[in-house]
Amino acid sequence: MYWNPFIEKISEKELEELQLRKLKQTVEVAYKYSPFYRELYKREKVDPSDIKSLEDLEKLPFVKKQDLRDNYPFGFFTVPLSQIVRLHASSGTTGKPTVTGYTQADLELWTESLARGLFSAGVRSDDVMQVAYGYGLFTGGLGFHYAGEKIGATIVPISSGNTQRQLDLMRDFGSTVFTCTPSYMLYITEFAEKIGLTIQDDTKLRMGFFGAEPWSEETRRRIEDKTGIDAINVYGTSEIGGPVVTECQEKAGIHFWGDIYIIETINPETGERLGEGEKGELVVTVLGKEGMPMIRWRTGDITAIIWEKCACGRNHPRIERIVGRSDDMFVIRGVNVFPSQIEYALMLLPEVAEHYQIVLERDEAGVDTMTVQVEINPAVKDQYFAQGKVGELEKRVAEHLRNHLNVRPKVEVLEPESLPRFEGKAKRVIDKRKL
Ligand code: DLL
Repeated sequence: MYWNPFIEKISEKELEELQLRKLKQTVEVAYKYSPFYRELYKREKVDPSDIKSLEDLEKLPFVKKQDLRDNYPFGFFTVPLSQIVRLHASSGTTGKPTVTGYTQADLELWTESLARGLFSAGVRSDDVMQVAYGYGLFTGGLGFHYAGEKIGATIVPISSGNTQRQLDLMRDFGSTVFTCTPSYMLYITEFAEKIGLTIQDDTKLRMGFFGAEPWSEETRRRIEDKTGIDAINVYGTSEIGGPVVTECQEKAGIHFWGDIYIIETINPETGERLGEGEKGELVVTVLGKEGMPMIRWRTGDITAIIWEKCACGRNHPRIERIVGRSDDMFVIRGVNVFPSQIEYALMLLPEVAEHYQIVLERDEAGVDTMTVQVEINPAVKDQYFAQGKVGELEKRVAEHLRNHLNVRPKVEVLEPESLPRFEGKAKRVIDKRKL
């Protein structure tokens, strides 16, 4: 079943023709109405008339987070404020927030994109969708709200937090679809167990859309095992609209609708374009975005593109699960490590729970050290803590991580509930080197 059969089943050739037409238009409009793009293209000596084929996209320069910051708050908009109907902002960790402005048509484009994704994963009008992403300047809450409504699902706009109430309403309203960050889902599941509920037996939940932060395949498996629901990956960034793309029922990569987005991956250091299956930084061009054109936007996220047709029959490119942001990667004793690799390796061990934290420090000699703190699985707590065998387990976890990462971290296995829990995006890395 397709939400928009004509577009979702479009042939590769027709899709390319459509992309080229929309790309030309997008670049022309940006050049005409945006002082930022006009100056950038003049400086780089490129002109909208240079775009004659899809390959010519490569001639255009990238747009980066700093460009948005330099134009804070509204310098990036190409329409007068009277045509902007919504603002969102992404807080980020450093510097000013990045602001995004939407025209009515931009909101419709965003909603169409996510509605297609939700439908492809199985959301229908008889679903009750509890939206536990934050509502507000963050795009998560309102993005799911309108996309779910468009499908005709019954929306429960609860926002994030108040976990007891989340569970009460999940039961009372018979919610079938849940949306929040994967770390919040883990917390909700833990909370439910503590008050004697299980999501599988005591609720009607059958599916969840988890994203806004990196999470691993092993965490998906744990969420699915503990709750009995289908855990679907959803991706997006505020600059390209918000949560915009998801996996379909196959759970084999995130579909990027080709009539709305052109995606590329590049080597983050050289900017060189990469081929299919090669991991690099995702670059997104949004076709027909009015309020704030995004042409060759460097997302900072590391993934690979899959061009092969999906088993679901849709002819649009997919991306693999995001490994992390290039700026989240750290180097320990010469080895590159993404937090998500640590998460993946930890989740393979049944003795540890899903709650972990990575502490980076620099010792007096200037050498960086990494400590992985992880909670013990409550089911085996006594076996290790009561019998003084935690040290043994820590050694085993450290050795296991060394096998996966090629570098041996220090490991601390902690009592249950000793690490922070999160209602939104988790903060897993404590970098004391930057304090
Ligand atoms: O997080 C939009 C969103 C909301 C996506 C709800 C999914 C669900 P920002 O706050 O601008 O927007 O943060 C965007 O979050 O560049 C990635 O680094 C990260 N991210 C988002 N989805 C995923 C995912 C929203 N599925 C930044 N896997 C992005 C890994 C993700 N990282």
